[in-house]
Amino acid sequence: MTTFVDRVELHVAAGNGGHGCASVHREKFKPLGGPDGGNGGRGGDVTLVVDQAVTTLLEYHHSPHRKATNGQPGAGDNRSGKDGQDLVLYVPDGTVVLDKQGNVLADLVGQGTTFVAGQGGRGGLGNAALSSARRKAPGFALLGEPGEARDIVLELKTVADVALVGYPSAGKSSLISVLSAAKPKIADYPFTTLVPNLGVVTAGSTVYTIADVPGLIPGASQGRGLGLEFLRHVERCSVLVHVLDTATLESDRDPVTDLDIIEEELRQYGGLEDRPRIVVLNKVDIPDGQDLAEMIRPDLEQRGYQVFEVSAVARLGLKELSFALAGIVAEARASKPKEEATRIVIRPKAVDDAGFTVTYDEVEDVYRVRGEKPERWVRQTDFNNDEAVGYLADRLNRLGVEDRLMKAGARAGDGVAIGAEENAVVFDWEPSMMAGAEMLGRRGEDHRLEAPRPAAQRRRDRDAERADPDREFEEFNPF
Ligand SMILES: Nc1nc2c(ncn2[C@@H]2O[C@H](COP(=O)(O)OP(=O)(O)OP(=O)(O)O)[C@@H](O)[C@H]2O)c(=O)[nH]1
Ligand SMILES: [Mg+2]
Repeated sequence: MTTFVDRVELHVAAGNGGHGCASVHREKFKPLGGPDGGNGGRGGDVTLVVDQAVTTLLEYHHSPHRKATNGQPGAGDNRSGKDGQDLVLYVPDGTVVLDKQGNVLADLVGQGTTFVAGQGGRGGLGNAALSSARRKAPGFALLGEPGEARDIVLELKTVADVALVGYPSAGKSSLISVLSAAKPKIADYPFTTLVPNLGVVTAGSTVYTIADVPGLIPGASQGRGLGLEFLRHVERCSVLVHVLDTATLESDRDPVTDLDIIEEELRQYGGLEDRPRIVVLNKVDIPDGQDLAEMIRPDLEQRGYQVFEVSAVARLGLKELSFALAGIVAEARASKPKEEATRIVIRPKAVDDAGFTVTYDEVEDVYRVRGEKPERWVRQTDFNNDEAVGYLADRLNRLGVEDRLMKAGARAGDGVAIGAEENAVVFDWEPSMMAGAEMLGRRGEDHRLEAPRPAAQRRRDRDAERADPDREFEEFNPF
């Protein structure tokens, strides 16, 4: 059974905001009370939080669809809807968040680091909150916004100070088992280790982590053996340890050639050039191994490597090794900028952006309006309610959207789309929407905006209108 997963695709959906409520206060003998519709609650966020106790993404492999709860709708008597609950997903230290195209959205390192993967939708305002001196009794409320839904990829890059690399059966897992309390699987056949192991080592006052990865063989970069896939788990380490087998029974191998081959595979993988390396000659408890170690040691030292002769089985030379590693780790930590005490919360995008753009989209033959606010306002609009549609027109007008449309060259009857291709709301632009024009007439007689229609439908309607210019629009009765 799988117990370790280091890459998953996750589908997160934040909660939808609850709809606002349109309601009129009723009391005996007071038939015309004011508007008292409450606001909808906020949808819950989906948040990733680093928990160092979590070591695998297995849980998300089993259930990759995660949804936070929706906000509740508002109700009469000024009752607000309850907020949805945030969904917190705990991930291992070192989890990288990517989009489906492979762009890094966040790199989550350090206990408690938080990333909002899906933002909950805002609740819609009720008609009580929408009333003003000008608009005493709004007969509409705003819709709650849909929560953010997206597909992300989580990739674990183990956070360890020291990484052990080497051929299968060189004794990497054996070393971890004697340097730390970790108990990885050890056996005399290649590829015993199928997933990275992590151990915690204490040497003097320094505590550091050490990881081994599945063994490498020549051609790993072409996918031989388990390939180089697991090398991403050594990417964050500050020191690489070559574990060389001095007592291999394979006649065509010797430790120095092994080292060259592993170095070549590391080079193929790339990005590890700047990491300091040391060499561990393992299995010196075996007499032949001891002899060979002594023979090749000067050559390795000449190449600039610090060399340690050890035996994981007989527990020889381990203290020197673990203290030397502690020294290198301490040095690497000292040269790194100090980590922030409080972790930043990374948000996928700025929430409030007042700007918007107007561009002519040749493909769709529409003037396209893009911007956080106009797009949000469209989402909040109940297009079955003319008064709500009029309110949207008011807001767009005040923001200057019509003004900019005019400057961009839009004329009567031109198509205007608010939002991105797939979920844009498209309508025909009426000259009466011109900037600065008073919003005349009763709410409900504004047919300047209409319910969202696909482009084809919109063209059909336009043709129909041209054929019958006196086409009637439904009369709107506010109460
Ligand atoms: N004599 C002797 N045998 C050792 C020593 N260290 C490891 N071994 C043996 O070598 C074999 C492989 O050890 P592992 O620790 O599983 O090797 P590994 O490098 O983790 O191998 P993979 O996980 O397959 O990549 C086991 O049979 C160990 O008992 C040592 O110092 N001396
Ligand atoms: Mg192993």
